[in-house]
Formats: sequence, C-alpha cells, structure tokens
Amino acid sequence: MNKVAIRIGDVAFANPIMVASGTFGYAQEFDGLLDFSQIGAIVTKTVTLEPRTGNPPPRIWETAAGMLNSIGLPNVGVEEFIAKKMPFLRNLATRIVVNVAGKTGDDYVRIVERLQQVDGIDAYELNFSCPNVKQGGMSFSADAQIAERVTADVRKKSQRPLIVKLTPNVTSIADIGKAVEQGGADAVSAINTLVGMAVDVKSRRPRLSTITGGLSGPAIKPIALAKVYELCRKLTIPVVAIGGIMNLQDALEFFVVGATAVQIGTANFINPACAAEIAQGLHGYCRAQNLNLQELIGSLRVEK
Ligand code: RRO
Repeated sequence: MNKVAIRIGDVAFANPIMVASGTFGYAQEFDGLLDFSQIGAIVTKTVTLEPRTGNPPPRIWETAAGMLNSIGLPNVGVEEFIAKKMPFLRNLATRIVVNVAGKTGDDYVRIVERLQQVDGIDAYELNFSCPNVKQGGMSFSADAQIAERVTADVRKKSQRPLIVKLTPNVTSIADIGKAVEQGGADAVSAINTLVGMAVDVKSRRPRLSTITGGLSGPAIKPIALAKVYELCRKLTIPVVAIGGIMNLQDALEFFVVGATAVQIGTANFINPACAAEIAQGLHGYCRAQNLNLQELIGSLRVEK
C-alpha cells in the first residue's frame, strides 16, 4: 500500500514531493539527471499569455544562506509552451502542474481557458506572488478582495484543481489564504520568495539590476514554517509548503506543522536529483516508522 499518496481536489499524487516553479524549467532541462517518476509532481516555470524576456542581468546573487533572484518571468508564452514544452511534459510518469501568471486578472482567465484545451495537465498553480515584475506580480496576493475575485473568475473556467501561490510579503498571509479558499481554490502553496537586497560596497551598486529581488533557500525556512503553520491553522484546504527545503528532515518539519505536500526549489540548483532523493527518503521513513503520511501531517504537539 502507498503510505505517502495525497490528493488535491480530485487529483491523486503518488507522493507529496514536488519541484517548485522556476527551479526546474520545463523538466527537459533535467532529463537524465533524475527519475521523474519518483517525484509527485513537476511545477513548470511560470507561463504568461505572451513571451517575455525577463529582467536585465545581473539577476541572480548568492547570499550567505540562500539566493536572491530577479528573473522577471522570462518564458516562451502560452502558445509556444503548448507546442514545444507540453509534448515532453505530458509523456512523463508524474503529475504536471502548470504555473501561470498575468498582468491582469483577465490574463489568468484567458491562459487557463486556453490550457483547458490541452491534454496532459493535472492542475494549475496560479502565481499571485512574483516579487520581480512591475505589473501584476505579488499585487494579486497582497489584497484579499482581488485574490478572491481572480481565483473565483479562474475557477469558473477550470475543471482542474487550482493551487494559489501566495506571497509572504504581506501583513497576514492567512487572510489572503482564506480569501482564495473562499474564491474556490483547491489548495494554496506558500511561500514565494521574500523581498531582499544585496549591495556591493566597492561600487556602491545593488547586486541585482532591479535593486531588490526574491530571497529563497535555507535562510527562509523558519519563516516559511511559521507562515505554513499559520495557513494550516486557518484554512480547510491543503497547504503545499515551499521555502528552503534542502533534505528529508526539512520536508518532515513542514508535514508536522500541517503541510499536505512540499515543493523543492533552490536545492534543485545544488543537487538536481534532490526531490527524487527526498521522495525515496520519505517512503523509507514511513516504512521504518510504520506510519502513513496522513498521521504525520499536522502532528505538531503544542502545550495548551
Ligand atoms: O521570475 C521571477 O523573477 C520570479 C517569479 Br515569477 C516568482 O514567482 N518568484 C521569484 O522569486 N521570481
């Protein structure tokens, strides 16, 4: 029996270990580096209606315990994604979650409407939380009313599960989570990157062309744990945890606070097989402990 299977909406995932959007391209880049069938899902790099070139370089900076990025959503656009990227993705023995973003609420509706006609997609992740673009980006998950409305508008057009990806750069992530739950989301994923900055004192210049960027990696794990815990307490829909997960132990911490699934992001740049190894580790852990994943989820003990 599979001790680690999960569901989001009406879709079953063989295990709860996913690779995070923007850290795994469209999977073809990782061909031969890991066994795709060992991971629960691939979340694609964000797709927009039109192609985008992204922000000017430099757009990556390594920090003491993480990474700053200001990539700016470069992607091939929805039509080329369907024509050139989906043929590879749909043949993989894992779930495919397409991450989508728009400049306006209507863009999200139009992209999802288009993707509804395409085979081989299992769910959508609505990116309401990119910190690196001027129009759209994290504004969609900074305002509860907008977040709820756009989720509800997309919900009407989608027969597939909707996972809404939230920004931590807000006063109350749980209020936004509640709003998208109300709008009909099947799950939330959190956290996208935290706004951060690095400076070169010698040249007195910022390290990134856009001055600020999104911080990811081990530095943000404690923050992600706290945000995921908050979401798990307030929401009834599943929470997909993201934020500095580098190994099995990190992933287990997120299950204990209540996450249903986790996404591996920055770690893919260090070890491309990391997500597959964590998934294997989770199978082994559950077998050794004679535990179902469901018993682990939300098992945090707190004194009353
Ligand atoms: O492309 C990016 O700059 C980017 C995106 Br879309 C996102 O959601 N989060 C992030 O840290 N970078």
